Amino acid sequence: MMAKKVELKWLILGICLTGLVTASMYSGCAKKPKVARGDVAEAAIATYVAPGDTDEYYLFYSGGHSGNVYVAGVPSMRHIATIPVFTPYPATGWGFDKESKEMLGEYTWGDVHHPAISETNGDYDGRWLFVNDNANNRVARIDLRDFKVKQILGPMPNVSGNHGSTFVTPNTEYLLAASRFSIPLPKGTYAPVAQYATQYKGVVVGISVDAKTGQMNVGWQVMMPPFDYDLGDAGKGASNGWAFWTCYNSERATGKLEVTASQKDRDYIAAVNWRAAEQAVKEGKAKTVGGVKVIDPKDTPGVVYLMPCSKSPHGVDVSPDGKYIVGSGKLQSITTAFNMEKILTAVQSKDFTGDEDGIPVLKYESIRDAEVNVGLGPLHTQFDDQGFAYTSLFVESAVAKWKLGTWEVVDKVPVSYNIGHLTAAEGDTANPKGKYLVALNKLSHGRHLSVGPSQPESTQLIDISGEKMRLIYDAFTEPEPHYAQIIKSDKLKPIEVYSPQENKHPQAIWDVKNAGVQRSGNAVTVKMVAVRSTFEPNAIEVNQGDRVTIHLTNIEQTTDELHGFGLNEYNINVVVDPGETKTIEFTASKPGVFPFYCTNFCSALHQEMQGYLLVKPR
Ligand code: K7E
Ligand code: CUA
Repeated sequence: MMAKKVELKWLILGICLTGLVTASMYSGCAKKPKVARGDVAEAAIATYVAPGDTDEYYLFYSGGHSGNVYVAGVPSMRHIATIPVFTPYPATGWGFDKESKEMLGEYTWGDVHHPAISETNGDYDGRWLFVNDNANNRVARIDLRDFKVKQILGPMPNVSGNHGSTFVTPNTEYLLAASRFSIPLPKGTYAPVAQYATQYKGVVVGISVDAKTGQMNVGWQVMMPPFDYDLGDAGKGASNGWAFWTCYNSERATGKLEVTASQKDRDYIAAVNWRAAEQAVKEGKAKTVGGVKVIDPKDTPGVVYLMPCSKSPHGVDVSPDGKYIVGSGKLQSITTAFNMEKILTAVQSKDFTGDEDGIPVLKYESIRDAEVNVGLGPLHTQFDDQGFAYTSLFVESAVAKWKLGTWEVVDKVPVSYNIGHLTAAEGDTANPKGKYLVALNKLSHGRHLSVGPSQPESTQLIDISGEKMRLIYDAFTEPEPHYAQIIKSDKLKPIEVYSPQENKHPQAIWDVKNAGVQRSGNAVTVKMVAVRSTFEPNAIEVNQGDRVTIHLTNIEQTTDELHGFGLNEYNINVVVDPGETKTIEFTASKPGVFPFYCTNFCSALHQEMQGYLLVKPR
């Protein structure tokens, strides 16, 4: 009943107003989904992980503009870890040692939207987790053996607003990325906004990933018309070799986009044949722009096609078998399922209705299988192991469950409030697990104790094992959750300590006998050992103005025996895991005596783990 009312109201608004998405944030949702009293005990049992037990799945969710990635367990939804990525994080010393400082460069924040676990044959292999930075056009690789960032690539040339990222191809050949904001290219070029339609360009990118090391490099780019590229997904199975990105603003509008970019009834999904792109670069068909090989589709037919889709689309998701490409338009109440076979036939028979800057536009009616009436404000779709799809409905604050092939909507469950992404267990792989779905909501509207005006976002755990979806748990999340992925816990095999073989730091030492201070001119190098419950050396004498480098090794080989190194009034705090070495660099600019101490509790004599930096005045 309620759903009907809301639907009608929003349908009218959707037609009359263009500020719909913003408006919906502030009104409309009077329902407050609750677990029925009688079902509380059942829900509690379904989510309870007893003391000593661990969760069945890991949930990795993006922390948006916090620049972090957060890890929780499913079904308990307990927060397990914070992985700092683009933002310094003193709790783990991230951004304080030389190695991580170099990775962060000049930036102290990022905007993480889409985590992507590496894949082998279309399934999560648990090796790496990639994430994007929408703000500074970077991508990062987290090693899932130690949950630490090992590489930050970027800012990438020509990419402006790295939102449509990161999506991995089925064997992690590439990480896919796209520009959200078109600009004149290469970066540094000036053109007035009045020339947007012709002088501004977008790009889509294939970032190559080394199969052994995970090392990322910008592979190729494809120059695109000045639309705003939003979200993507890699093809698999029937669509392997292809990548898809939605784009809004096919109007090439500027100014007040909520009005100007909502004029046309349809926008596009760009279908990029990444194998053809790779081949074109090999054949020397790319030009170098901004130091990168860039393909212009107008000179290289067969690389990109445009698929018309519902107005102002957001998510595009490929079904587990790769047959269906599901695209949702935020301003319509339907989700379109495109058929890969039909797309390929249309490409072959040149079933085009026109072009955009030389890129053929496929005929909508020829390539779509169905328009599924999911509900209002459809954004993202996930899949289970029974042939069902789950679409998040932003405006309706609900999740719709529908059947691939019959296109029938079979269930709907309300969530609180304004759901963005949703994630099902391995729900974007070739073999989804079903069972659990997590709704990542944008607001929580009084579903927790108040902490003032800024209320945390909420995630909600939904049991999808039965015919009907069941809301079973409310959890709260750090801001700002976008996408997340859920992986079976036994696919990860994290290490417990860094063994001497594992520790590749060139200045690592394993014996206190090798610790000491060396001077060369005004450069002071310290090899320091941290071990329960002392630093060796524990007094370092330097002259004011000296450049000090400390290579700190924690020689413990016991799980969870971490040590920290906090230096008073020098803004330094580094944490070393068992067997880990980190380098600390600073100039001893302030004279006097400065205590340093262990910041990470390590033993009964943790408090005694301290020393002095003695800086002689000049
Ligand atoms: Cu929908 Cu950046 Cu994936 Cu947020 S995006 S919700
Ligand atoms: Cu070492 Cu506390």
